[in-house]
Amino acid sequence: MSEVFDNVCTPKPCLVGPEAGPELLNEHFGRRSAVRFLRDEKLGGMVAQLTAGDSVATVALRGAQVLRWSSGSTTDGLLWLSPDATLANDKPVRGGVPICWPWFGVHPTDTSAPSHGFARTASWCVASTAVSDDATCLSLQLSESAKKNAHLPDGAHVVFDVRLGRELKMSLTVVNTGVKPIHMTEALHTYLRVGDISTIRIRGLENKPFLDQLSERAGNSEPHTITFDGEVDRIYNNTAGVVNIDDPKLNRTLRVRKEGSQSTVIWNPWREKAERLGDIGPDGFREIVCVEAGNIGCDEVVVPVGGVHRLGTSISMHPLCSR
Ligand code: TA6
Repeated sequence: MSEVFDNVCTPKPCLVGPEAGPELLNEHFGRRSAVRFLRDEKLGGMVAQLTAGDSVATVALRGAQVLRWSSGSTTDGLLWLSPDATLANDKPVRGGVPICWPWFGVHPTDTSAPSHGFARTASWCVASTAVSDDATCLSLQLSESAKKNAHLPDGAHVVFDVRLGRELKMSLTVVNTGVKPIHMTEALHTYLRVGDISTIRIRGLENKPFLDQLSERAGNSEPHTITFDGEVDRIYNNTAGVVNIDDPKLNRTLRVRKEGSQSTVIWNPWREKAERLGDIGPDGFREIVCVEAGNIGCDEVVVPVGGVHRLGTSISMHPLCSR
């Protein structure tokens, strides 16, 4: 997944801090039209714009969050992003691919800690960029200031890689440079854009047991594809396989492959929760399905001293599979 990047096992301080402006970032890391850094006026913050062939992705430096991804003629893009998305405050941005780390959901002991960890609102800095014939790559690492967060596991060096090519590949790598094991849960909380949640089918999790977050009880595994007629919030443990999302309205199948991930989360808030959340827009819930690669609950990861763990997900678009 980081075949383009330097060896992340040798943590190095960032050349340029997270507060750098577009000029300095483009001087050090810009790559002609393939990688450009700019202040996104609509979002109110610094982003990297990656281009590879007919694909374009926007990555916010705050939170190392992929926010937009378009490919070919997909006018609406492949990721869903809140109409209220902004980088101009310290709140998590809903949409794109938020990084949930070093815990998923509520903190195991500290009720005052933010949901889904602190990485998605932390400052990240650019470690490297690279362009090859078939991909444009960006590597970010948690900034030195963010590492002062009280919840940072001792000795954790954290790198997030984005590789834009025919598919969108993302990976979160944690290197343990400390003196004790790092225990963590995590997810790449991907918000996929769909034509209509009530018409999609999700294949790949049939007959897999899951935790139903709505009832907090073990749900019965289902022999059939997942379809939606209300809020769905499921954690499938011990699932490392491919998940396909068939979308008849947009006439496409999105494929999610995972690396270093034993948990898969499927979520749609449906209307009532979307209204409570307040940043999904009128009927926005119809265009969202979250298919998240993670390691959650019993799939917790322990990174030994000197060890490395990589969580990866890659998303690709295909003609609709109508079987
Ligand atoms: O991944 C599903 C989930 O855990 C849901 O329970 C819901 O809370 C969602 O994440 C969004 O969480 P957020 O903290 O981003 O509002």
